Amino acid sequence: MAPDNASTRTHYRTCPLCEATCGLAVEVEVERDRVLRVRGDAEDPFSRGFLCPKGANLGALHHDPDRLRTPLVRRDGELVEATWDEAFAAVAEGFGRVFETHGRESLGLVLGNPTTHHLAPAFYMGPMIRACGTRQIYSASTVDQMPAHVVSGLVWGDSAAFPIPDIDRTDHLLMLGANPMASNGSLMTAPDFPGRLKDMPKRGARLVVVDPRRSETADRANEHLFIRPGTDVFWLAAIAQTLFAEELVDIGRLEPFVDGVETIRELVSDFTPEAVADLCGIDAETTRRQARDLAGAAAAAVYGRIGAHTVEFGTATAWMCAVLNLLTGNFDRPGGVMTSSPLAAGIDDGEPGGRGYRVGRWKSRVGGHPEINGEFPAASLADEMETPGTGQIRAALTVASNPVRSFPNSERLDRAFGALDFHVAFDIYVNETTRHADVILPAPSALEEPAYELTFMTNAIRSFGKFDAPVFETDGPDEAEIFARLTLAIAGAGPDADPSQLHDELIGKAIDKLVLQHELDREKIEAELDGLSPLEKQLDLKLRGGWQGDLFGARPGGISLRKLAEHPHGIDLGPMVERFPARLRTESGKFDLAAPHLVEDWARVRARFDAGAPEGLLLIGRRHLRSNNSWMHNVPSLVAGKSRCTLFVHPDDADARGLVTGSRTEIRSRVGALEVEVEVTDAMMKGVVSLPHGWGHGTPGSRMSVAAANAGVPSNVLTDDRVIDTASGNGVLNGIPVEVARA
Ligand SMILES: Nc1nc2c(c(=O)[nH]1)N[C@H]1C(S)=C(S)[C@@H](COP(=O)(O)OP(=O)(O)OC[C@H]3O[C@@H](n4cnc5c(=O)[nH]c(N)nc54)[C@H](O)[C@@H]3O)O[C@H]1N2
Ligand SMILES: Nc1nc2c(c(=O)[nH]1)N[C@H]1C(S)=C(S)[C@@H](COP(=O)(O)OP(=O)(O)OC[C@H]3O[C@@H](n4cnc5c(=O)[nH]c(N)nc54)[C@H](O)[C@@H]3O)O[C@H]1N2
Ligand code: SF4
Ligand SMILES: [Mo]
Repeated sequence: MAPDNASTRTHYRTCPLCEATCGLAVEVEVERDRVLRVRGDAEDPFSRGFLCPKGANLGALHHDPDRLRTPLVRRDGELVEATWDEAFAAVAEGFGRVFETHGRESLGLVLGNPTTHHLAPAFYMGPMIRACGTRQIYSASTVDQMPAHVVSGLVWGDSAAFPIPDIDRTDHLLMLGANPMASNGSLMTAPDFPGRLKDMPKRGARLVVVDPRRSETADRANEHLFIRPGTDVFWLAAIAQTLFAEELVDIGRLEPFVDGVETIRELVSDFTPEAVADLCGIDAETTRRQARDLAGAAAAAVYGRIGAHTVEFGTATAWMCAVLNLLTGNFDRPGGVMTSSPLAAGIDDGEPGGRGYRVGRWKSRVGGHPEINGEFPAASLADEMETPGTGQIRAALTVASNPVRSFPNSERLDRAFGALDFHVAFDIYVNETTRHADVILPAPSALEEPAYELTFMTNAIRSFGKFDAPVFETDGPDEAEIFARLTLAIAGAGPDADPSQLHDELIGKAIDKLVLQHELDREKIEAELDGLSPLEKQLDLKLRGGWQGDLFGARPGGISLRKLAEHPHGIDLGPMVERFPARLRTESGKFDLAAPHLVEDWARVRARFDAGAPEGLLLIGRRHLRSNNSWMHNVPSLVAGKSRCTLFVHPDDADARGLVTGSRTEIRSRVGALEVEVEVTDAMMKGVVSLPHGWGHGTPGSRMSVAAANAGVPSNVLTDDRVIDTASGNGVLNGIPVEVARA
């Protein structure tokens, strides 16, 4: 915070809206507690002044009159304002009633994307999940990155250590199913992607984008290849086949630590560039050239995201990306893919090896889906809510999630949420999902909370840390207190249980750990933490115990909350560094390139390969810089102008159906149908149509006036909850068979 003049003050913050974590300068009018302006923080060494229109509208979001500030409790069928004490009493009573009759397994927990951008959930989510005592746990991860967790977990033993493309130093970036010009990057925290992209040609680096749409990123690439949705796995297998056939495999430094190369050679042996050409829509010569370019680059990275993960073979695709990075010696090499070293984590530089990673420790009740990371597939949530019997979901806790817009076959989920016995939502709006709730606990605005990007610094291309104090005070309890009270109420400790019970327990455990690990003095630690809030204490303990931490004086000059507070623009400790083989946590202490779970899953890939290309149109999604999943359509300046919720159609497909730009069409899938406006564009691959997700507002009972006036249609009415990537439980959101006809 810097004093500007008597009437305004500038706070330096990290934008909580996407994974890019841009530094913001938030100018506040002191007298009226209003945000005047949000700019990029030019002195932030990581984001270098970059921001996008969403970050610039953080003030509008904070001041949005529809954003909830008071708890709502359902009385006589109507959601009405209540005090916090009344709301927690309703929570304790409601859950108590359902647990008594149906047991704790009848509680479904649904965790949404914004939880990953907040500090409190990083500490309180675990205890809350344990208090729930249910295995019915669902999150946005199974409509997103679960395949990457499975591959990281099985191949190098750490499901949270993602391979991050080192875009500032790479010579060759092969990008599949990602559009960072709109999304600003995912599983790659690299603020100012446009600026970093601009720097690539200056050092002779090349970008190749593989995408069924010529996206905003493809537009700026050296080369763009159209690919049939859902077929990346075959194409990547053909690249691997070429590397083997042309003797281009060169694992390099990590060679002694890689098991399973021969199995991979056999698996891909008949996936030749010719054999996959029709299936993928990419000719054999192009594929061979791509394989040679990849192998020939001084340092290259293969990177796949949403379009590579939320498909039928999402895990196999993520696996093939890892295979190519390893086979070309680009795994854990500067300019290749590397793992991050977040300041708040301990780094074990000892011997490779560990406990490994397991999936399927238990199975879901209805579909028999294996748990993955302790979760069941989002696509199976409706099954578990609608299928009667012991363990049927009768109550739900949704935390920053809008499954009725974000999960596959959303119409079915809408009905299922409407039929629950009890539902508590922790959210900022009454929207398509929370309108069904019996209690809504309003989350404080992001500007009312302290911030440190614990989650996304684990995917960052640099080791960076920044702590922001709240800009505004909240009228109600802070987020840590809400989580603590909620946890205690669910645990059965009653609505009035003192939240400091839980705070003290968590802080005590964190201190115990530090004392034990580093032989530190407990009294000294407690004295130094004095005066901090419970949340700040837990963060400080994490930072000071991290690999760059000051260990409460034992490592002078190290990182602490106090030190971060002295650097309001953040502290940058450099790019990613080599961490393997020490970071290997498989039981063997090696890369298990042919992990059995992945090899077994190859049978599905094989079956589709043998069956050949299916006929008909396929639907994919689309992100826009001014949207954020399903919840940022209530900010007027972000939805101004012409509707973005249109169906992109290739000119030939449009002609064949008598469609022109502006005409309306009916689009139909196995599970649902929608009517939507058409935009004819040669940016689409022939045979592929694209509709953005997260729209479809104005549902009766929701209270988002701006969004209602810019409603759009909900694309997940069309996505099919019966088709999943079984190896990870991930939903399939791209490559949906559809029929399109003039409305
Ligand atoms: N068809 C299709 N579907 C998709 C995708 C796709 O590409 N295509 N993408 C998928 C992906 S990657 C994801 S991550 C999921 C996201 O799925 P979800 O996480 O379920 O949904 P979001 O749309 O992010 O909704 C976030 C919810 O949190 C609330 N919220 C916003 N800010 C806060 C806050 O500060 N605190 C609290 N407590 N609540 C808040 C919002 O009001 C909203 O209800 O959607 C998935 N769905
Ligand atoms: N502005 C904005 N930013 C966001 C979000 C947002 O909603 N809006 N959401 C945030 C979230 S939760 C996430 S997870 C990230 C996602 O970040 P990204 O992964 O970059 O997501 P998208 O922009 O959806 O890009 C996916 C691309 O995959 C392409 N695609 C679809 N199917 C296939 C396929 O089968 N193969 C290939 N090769 N490509 C395919 C699509 O055409 C699209 O261009 O973005 C985050 N940032
Ligand atoms: S790119 Fe935009 S939304 Fe993402 S962190 Fe930066 S300002 Fe926020
Ligand atoms: Mo996501």
